Amino acid sequence: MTMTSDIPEQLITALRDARHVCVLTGAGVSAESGVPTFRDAQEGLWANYRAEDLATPEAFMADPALIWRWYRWRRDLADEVEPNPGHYALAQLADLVPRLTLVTQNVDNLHQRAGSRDIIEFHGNIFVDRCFADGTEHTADDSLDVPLCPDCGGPLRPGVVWFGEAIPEHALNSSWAAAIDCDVFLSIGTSSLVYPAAGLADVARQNGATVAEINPNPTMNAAGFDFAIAGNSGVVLPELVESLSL
Ligand code: BV8
Repeated sequence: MTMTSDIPEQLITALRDARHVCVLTGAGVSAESGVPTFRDAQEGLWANYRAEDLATPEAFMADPALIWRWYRWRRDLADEVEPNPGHYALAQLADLVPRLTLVTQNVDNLHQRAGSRDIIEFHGNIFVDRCFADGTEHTADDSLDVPLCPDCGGPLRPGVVWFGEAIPEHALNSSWAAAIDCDVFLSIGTSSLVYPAAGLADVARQNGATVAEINPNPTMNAAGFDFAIAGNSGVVLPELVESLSL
């Protein structure tokens, strides 16, 4: 594994030669937009809670109003910020390689707003509501109290995947297939702690892909990767796209 803060020429060559590039993003890609990462200390009212303890069906059943307010806070924050140069660079990368599969663990809609297309939302989207009882999806409700499903009267919840919940089948299957098929896999802005998302890089590596991580804090998984670029995605990704465009 080559650890560097620059972009290795061999990685640029691998990207130039790639038929198919698969990218996995995590909360770190949104950090430079001002969205706290999932495991950063939470702010204000939420400073006393761990995100992992709130993002569960059990927490919602125990206190739907608390969980609903947490997601309203996160949704409003995501709505107020803008995509950063890292998001825009990934949208540009799609035009520089024959095929790009973007798998995001993020639920903040920032890749969509930056112009990326055909995004696989591995953990859902915070701007979609879903009925906790019958599973039907509904456009985001702005009320501060837990809204009720217009179909069955059950409580609405955010349309995200909580801990202990299965990844949507299409997202899981299409991400797995892309990890198997790709020639280069970029793991960007993720602590690689949450599975099955964190397993995608290993699948890519086991199927012969060149695997690189972009993260200011190299993760344990990076030891098995070809490259670990210790940098912020909002800086590294535009540089990578510029090098590829030369
Ligand atoms: C599943 C959506 C099985 C919600 C999230 C017990 C029971 C069941 C399952 C389990 C269990 N024990 C363990 C598991 C598996 C569990 C898991 O992996 N747990 C972990 C904690 C060990 N996984 C699950 O539960 C998954 N489901 O296994 O289902 C099943 C199968 C069939 C039927 C039923 C069940 C579902 C997991 C999904 C959880 N939902 N999010 C929401 O957002 O509220 S996960 C959450 O963590 C985040 O959303 C994110 O998606 C994910 C990973 O976090 P990161 O994105 O990596 O963010 P983090 O803060 O950790 O790191 C940020 C990184 O960025 C850092 O490394 C930092 O250095 C870097 N960074 C900072 N600045 C920058 C930067 N990088 C680049 N540039 C910068 N500027």
